[in-house]
Amino acid sequence: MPESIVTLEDFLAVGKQDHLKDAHELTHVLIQLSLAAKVISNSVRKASLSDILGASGNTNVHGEQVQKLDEYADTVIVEMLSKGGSVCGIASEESEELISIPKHYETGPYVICIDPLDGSSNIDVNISVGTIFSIRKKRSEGRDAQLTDVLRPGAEQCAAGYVHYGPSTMFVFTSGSGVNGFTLDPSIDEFVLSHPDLKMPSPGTNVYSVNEAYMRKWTAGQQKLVHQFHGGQDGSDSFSSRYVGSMVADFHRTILRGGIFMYPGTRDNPKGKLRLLYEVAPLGFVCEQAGGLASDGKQPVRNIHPEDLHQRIPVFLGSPHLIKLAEQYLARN
Ligand code: AHM
Ligand code: MG
Repeated sequence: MPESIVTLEDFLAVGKQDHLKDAHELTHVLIQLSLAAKVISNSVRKASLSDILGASGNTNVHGEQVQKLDEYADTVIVEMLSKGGSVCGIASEESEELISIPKHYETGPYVICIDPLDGSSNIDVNISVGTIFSIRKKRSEGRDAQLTDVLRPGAEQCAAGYVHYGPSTMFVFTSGSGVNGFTLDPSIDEFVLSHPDLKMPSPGTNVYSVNEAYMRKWTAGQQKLVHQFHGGQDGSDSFSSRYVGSMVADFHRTILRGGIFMYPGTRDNPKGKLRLLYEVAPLGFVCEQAGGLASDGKQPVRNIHPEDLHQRIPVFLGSPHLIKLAEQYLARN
């Protein structure tokens, strides 16, 4: 392999991130996640050719229809992490309770929160989907992770990231010292460093990303914020709008180009849709490490103390000046 190519395994082994040098088990978790990502990527790529598209017939803890690929991705990640020996518990969007590691496997110090296949309602129409992960260190005594190990603020994450199954598959993560992105090279089946030390451009593009169909249900502050993005009466400051409806894809564009991604609450449902532990906190960590801000509209999401595994929270991710603008509008109205 040419020397100029840096695979994810090289990157983690060489310990380019100093604080990871001694954290063998953390690097092991990241490798296990990247292996799971390759397996899921293969299935996503040929989904239309196999019998894996469509609903599984089950509903999840959120009352949402589960897609066959949701279940498959969940199984792949949970099995990969369970047998890896570095993990002591897993919280998944697909499981109501914290998942314990079977007794015949070793456990390790890390507890993982995952959204195995985010945006899966898009899969049948061949639109990008993603996997989101968040890694914390266990604080309790004993072999198995306890709920108290998971219900910790995002500020305590050791590492977090996502896999973007788009035109190419990317593995993007932070372990607290910047963000690095790796693109899956199908010819060698390796994630190769393609986006070293990824930083959100400043000021970045004027793009806002939100499901505007909910506008009539928003608070006045949220409505006025988006009116501001539509441009003043003289047409100044107008923005473009982009909304895939797959958070990983919308977020990936936001950290590469700048702009703002929002999933606000509504008057009837102030907490919105997205889940704190395995969607908002991890992408918030990545966002801040890339130079952006991550807010619930009032405060940084990293400071929020989760109360339950599947807690929802409004979210604003992106360029610092736009997140501050959103907070100002929401505070006034
Ligand atoms: P999911 O975890 O059930 O896939 O739901 C999360 C997805 C996000 O990817 C996306 O940002 C959001 O739901 C879109 O929701 P909506 O269709 O309400 O705009
Ligand atoms: Mg999701």
